[in-house]
Amino acid sequence: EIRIEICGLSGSYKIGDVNGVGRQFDGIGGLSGGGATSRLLMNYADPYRSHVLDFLFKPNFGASLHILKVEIGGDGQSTEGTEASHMRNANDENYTRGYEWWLMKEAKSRNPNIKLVGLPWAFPGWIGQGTVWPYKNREVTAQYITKWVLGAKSEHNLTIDYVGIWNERPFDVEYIKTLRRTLNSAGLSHVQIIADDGSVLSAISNDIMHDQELAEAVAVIGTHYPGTVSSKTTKSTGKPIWASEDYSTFNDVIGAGCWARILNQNLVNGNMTATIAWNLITSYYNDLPYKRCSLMTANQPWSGNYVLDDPLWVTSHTTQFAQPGWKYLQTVGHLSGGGSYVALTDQKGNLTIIIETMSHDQSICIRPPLPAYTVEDQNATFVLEGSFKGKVTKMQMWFTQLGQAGNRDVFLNKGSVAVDKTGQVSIHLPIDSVITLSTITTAMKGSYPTPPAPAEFPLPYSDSFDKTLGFSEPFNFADQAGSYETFHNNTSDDGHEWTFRQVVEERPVTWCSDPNQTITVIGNYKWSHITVEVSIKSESTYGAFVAMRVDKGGCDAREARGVYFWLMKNGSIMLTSDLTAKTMLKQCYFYWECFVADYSELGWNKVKLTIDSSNKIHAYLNGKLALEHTITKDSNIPDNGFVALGTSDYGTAQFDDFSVTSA
Ligand code: 147
Repeated sequence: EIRIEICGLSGSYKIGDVNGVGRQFDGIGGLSGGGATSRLLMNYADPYRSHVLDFLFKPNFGASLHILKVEIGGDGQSTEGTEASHMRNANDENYTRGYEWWLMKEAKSRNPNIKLVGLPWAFPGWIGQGTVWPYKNREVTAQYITKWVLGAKSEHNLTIDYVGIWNERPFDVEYIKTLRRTLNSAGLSHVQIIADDGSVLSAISNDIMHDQELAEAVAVIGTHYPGTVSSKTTKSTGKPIWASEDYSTFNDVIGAGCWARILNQNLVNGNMTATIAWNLITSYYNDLPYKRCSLMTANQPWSGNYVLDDPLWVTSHTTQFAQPGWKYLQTVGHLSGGGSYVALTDQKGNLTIIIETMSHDQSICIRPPLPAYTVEDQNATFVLEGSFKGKVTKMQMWFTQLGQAGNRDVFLNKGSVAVDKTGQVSIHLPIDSVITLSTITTAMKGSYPTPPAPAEFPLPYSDSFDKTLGFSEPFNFADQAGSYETFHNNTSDDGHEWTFRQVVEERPVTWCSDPNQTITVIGNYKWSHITVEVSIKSESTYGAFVAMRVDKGGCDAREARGVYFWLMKNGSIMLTSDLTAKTMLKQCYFYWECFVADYSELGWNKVKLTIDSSNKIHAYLNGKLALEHTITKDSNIPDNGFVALGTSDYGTAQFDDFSVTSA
């Protein structure tokens, strides 16, 4: 027998409960929202849609998430778009809008134990009572949030476990107390409050230390992008600490490295017992901000293609081997050659050890900056003590190789490794690897047949909005300001029974600086020479537009350039190269300047906008050429972009018989 001497660095680490266990593990989660990150997911056809949901939520299959956090929609822009509010005015209550209800139900049906969290970004305008401050009338806001929780139960039988205050915006101590009282009065004392979903400095921790009522109101301290650390004050509150939003990194191998490192080190360095990824899934167009900063990718409902990115399988290393309610052991820490290990137990004999050896450059997250450190190839011996010694005789080993090493293995079952009589288990830890050692034997790397190949957004494309999908939104439109819904007119004499309608009538209490116009985008960002046709009817809005080559969405939507064709109620029609209509390309007043014959300011108008191969813009109104303009080099008009519909202000307008063809 040849014994190969283990060379190089080697460390020994005690794993046990000799001095009791540590903090309770609260779970690993994904965030849908903040905002509109799941917009395209419900448009997938089965079985692909259900496959994707299985990879996210089904226990012992994929990410097998413990926590689903969703946005409480406020009709305002919250990163990838707007999400629908359940109360558009003080008397409005509707719990069928948007897709978060659906997503929560899909998650719960796969994992009844999944914890649900709700948090607002924007609020509908009326909440501000003339301001853009949600704490103007605290009772009103607390009722608004409480009704969302009650609606979840009454309409969907969903039990919400946690709610937050205002994402990454100032908190208000008095409001948190009001929210606590309001929830309690509604019979929701089991719903816990997370605060403040803001900076690591956690002013909230300081307040909690000096205010007993606040301390009782706040169950969990939620910090964002903590860089794996939490403050002394936060730790001294004795409250559970969560990285209630983290990650937000492109989901390639480095993103996976980031996720692996923070999942362990948020606990090791910062005592954080839950980490939630922004975002759950890229189901938003690639040309919106933060492309693919998600656990996996599914943003092509038209093709059915989806991608199981590495962060998904990094998640499995924790989620399939420990459940909320398990305890972290106190014996966690850093490895002598760099990297970290955590250990968890269900206190019924099960033991899970998760090890990561992410090198600096292969695990950089979007934020905060990562201080320099080194990691070496090393060996580790874990010495089981306390209740595990002699009881745990073998452990399942699961392995992922990240970094730049060729032929990467992702979430591979390496079979079982023996724990020797003295309670020791020794393994080799390559750089940039994630290793789980566990007594749990139910883990699985789920799989389905390969999904369809990716494809460009279909062209030609059309929608007359006649079929409802069971969702308030039709296929593929991604609202960037305002909210757009499929709408049913009671009278259908004019051929517009079912339409697409902008429904927000007041600028929201914004999270971004939403434009004063509303806009919804669709299509292939590469589109350059196309024709868009649509019927438009302005209702309470002052005007409406159709646009192409729209180059921006998200929080920058107000800076969107493109080619916009507007119909205004004062009889003016215009072509502009920006959403805010600052740069006029052409304008005319119907009554004396335009060579169009008919324009119904209050009724339906057929509109056609085209940019031909010689970069000539033609805008038609009710079949007749209304405006034309030739794009020149100095026009500062984007070469390509989304197609869009919109309104000149927060008012209602309807759209119908929409089509896009190549010019
Ligand atoms: C977060 C938001 O909460 C998310 O909705 C999403 O926009 C996400 C994208 O990375 O970012 O907000 C932050 C934006 C900037 C910082 C931190 C959080 N920052 O610069 O530290």
